[in-house]
Parts: sequence; C-alpha cells; structure tokens
Amino acid sequence: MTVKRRLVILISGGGSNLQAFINACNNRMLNAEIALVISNKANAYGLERAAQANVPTLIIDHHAFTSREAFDAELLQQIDARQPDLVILAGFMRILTEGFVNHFKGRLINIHPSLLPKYPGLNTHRRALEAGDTEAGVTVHFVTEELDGGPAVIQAKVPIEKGDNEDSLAKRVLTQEHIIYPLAVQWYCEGRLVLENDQSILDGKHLPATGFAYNEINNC
Ligand code: NHR
Ligand code: GAR
Repeated sequence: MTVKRRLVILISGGGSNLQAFINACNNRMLNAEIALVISNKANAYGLERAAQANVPTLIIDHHAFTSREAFDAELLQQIDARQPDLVILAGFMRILTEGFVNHFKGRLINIHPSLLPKYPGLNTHRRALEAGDTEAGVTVHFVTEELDGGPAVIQAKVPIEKGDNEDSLAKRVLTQEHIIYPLAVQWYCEGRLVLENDQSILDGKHLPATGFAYNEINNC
C-alpha cells in the first residue's frame, strides 16, 4: 500500500463533488485524506457535508479582501500550512491569479462542466443548449493561468435530450462528474498522472488534447 495522499478541496457551493471525494476516501477507492475544505462563501452547503464527515473547514470570504492578490495570498498560506499533495477545485467560483496558479503548478486540478475546449468560463449548460448542441459533458484539467485552458486529464460526454433545460442537463453531467473526478484524483494519488512540460501524462504516455475519453470504455 502506498502512503495516503493529502488533499485540500476548494468549494463555493453545494459540494456534491466534495461528497464524491468524501465517499471515495471512506470507501478506500481513493487512497487519500481530505486535510481541509475551504469555501469562499460562508453559506456553501458543502461546508455542512464536510462537517458531517468530520473534515476540517475554513471560510475565506473574498469580500474581506481589497484585491484578488490579497485573497489569493491568504488562500495560498492556508493551503501551504496543510502541506497537501493535491489542491482540488470542486465548484470553486473565483478566478485565481497567475501567482497562485504557478505556485501550485502540477498540483492544482479543476472540473469544468463542458467538453473543453468548448465553453470555458461560466453558464456552460445554457450555452450548449442555446447552440443546439446534441451532446454536453465535463472535463477534468490541470489548472494553468489560462482560464479553463490547462491540459485536460479526462472527459465524459452525455447526450442532450429533447426538452432539456439547464437543470436537467446539469444533473446528467453531475452524475458523470462524481465518477470521473475521483478517478482522475486516484490516478494522481497513485503517481500514474503527472503534469510534465504543460502536458498531462498518464502511465508515462501523453494524453490526447481532450484527455482520457471516459465514455469510450464505459457505455459505448
Ligand atoms: N483560475 C485560473 N487561473 N485558471 C483556471 O482554469 C481556473 C481558475 C479558477 C477557477 C474554475 C472555473 C470553471 O471550471 C476555475 C478555473 C470561476 C469563473 C468566474 O468567472 C470562471 C471559471 C471558473 C470559475 N468567476 C467569477 C470571478 O470574477 C465570479 C463568478 C461568481 O462568483 O459567480 O472570479 O468554470
Ligand atoms: C459542478 O457542475 C462543477 O463542474 C461546476 O460547478 C458545479 C459544482 O457542483 N464548476 C464550475 O462551474 C466551476 N466554475 P458541486 O458544488 O455540487 O460540486
């Protein structure tokens, strides 16, 4: 058995992805412990999920800071104090400064609810529906200074069905998120996944630009 990795998870909201990590750690599917959950929002429901699981929490409200740099400096200090192996953005809604991102380069990972490179930024499901797309999905990627532009690790697709709205589509995508995010993090914890020269490497091989195609081995 390899040593348990230490995770710090950043959230802003409901925390269903956080819950997937809590469950995966409890199940031993993930050989890791969550050292700290940080929310920039005091009322994030994810804080209750963490408390319920006896995971330490911290609120760092971005409104209390006069600049993004000052907020990120406090965030960085609190994270470094826990010496994590990996920092996980799980529905974290603040854009991070270049200094922060570079400090954690190769140890900072995000899940974005679109088939990147399509629809970086906000309101991804609305944009996919408005464009008349027939499929949507989710991408896990290493975070770089380019917003939602870092090297992809894994991607899962879902169909867009007739009569879908943002909520129904978000729900379908979330079920995939809860599968592929713990999987990507387990690869990282096992040392199988690394960032090298700005590229995602799995088992010593470069991953394609859109990451490992999860669905192709799953339901197709
Ligand atoms: N930071 C960097 N530098 N690079 C990335 O790839 C990042 C990042 C910070 C967060 C998550 C991302 C997503 O997956 C993420 C990736 C927030 C916004 C945003 O516009 C955009 C993308 C993401 C997260 N946030 C507004 C802001 O001014 C605030 C919006 C709000 O509070 O509701 O920071 O989608
Ligand atoms: C997830 O769909 C995640 O991909 C998305 O927010 C949701 C958070 O859900 N992330 C972003 O949009 C990042 N800007 P959760 O709080 O239930 O995990």
